[in-house]
Amino acid sequence: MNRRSFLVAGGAAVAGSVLPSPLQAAAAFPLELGKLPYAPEALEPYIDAQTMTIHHDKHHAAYVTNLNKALDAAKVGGKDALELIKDLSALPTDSQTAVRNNGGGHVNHTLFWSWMAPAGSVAKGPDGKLGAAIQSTFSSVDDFKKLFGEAATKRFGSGWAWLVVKADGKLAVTSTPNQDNPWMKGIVPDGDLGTPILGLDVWEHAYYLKYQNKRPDYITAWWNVVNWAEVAKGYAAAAA
Ligand code: MN3
Repeated sequence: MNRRSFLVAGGAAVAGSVLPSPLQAAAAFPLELGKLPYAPEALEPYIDAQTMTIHHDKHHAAYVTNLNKALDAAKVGGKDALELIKDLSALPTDSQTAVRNNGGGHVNHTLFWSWMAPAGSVAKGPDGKLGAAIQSTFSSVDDFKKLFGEAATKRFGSGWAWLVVKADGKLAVTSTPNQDNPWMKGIVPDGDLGTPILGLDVWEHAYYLKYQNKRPDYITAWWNVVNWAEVAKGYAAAAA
């Protein structure tokens, strides 16, 4: 089973999935909230247990609940949630906002949990083909982190910063508001479309208990728990 199937609201995962993942969850409609891939305290001291618990058990859970309601109302329960958010215009008009917000929320958080791991359990930085691509695109890993950190810091209000593989296979740093993501055609600018291989949640619910208004401190700390092995897997699949 791969991550794609985690996002499928019933039915079989689509062949040629670009999102391999260790995550497993029920694929049947209604969608279920998957478990965190580690204990809520596993990311301390960088991300605290209370934040992780509320973020997963309350916020992510709410996106799943509300996505199920929206898919049910739109009579598309059983279709691939990721495919639906890639083309929201195919949905009934009165369902688009709910699927955009809650489908985005579900997809984004499912990936976000997998993009983190306990500090020390994985490589400290990108290596192999991913490391080489980051260096050739951004000059250095530090320059990449600076650019990504700026995108995360400057995102006004709630949203995400992303490292994406664009259609031409090149890497880029982008940012979206709310629960939008780089898959959402017609929502994000065409030039920002791509496959996200790393994302950072900069909603206040992701950091406020520990970092209060100091979003840059949260961003700096977060690099300690980035799961580079998982990012490399996403890169290998998306750039293939
Ligand atoms: Mn969040």
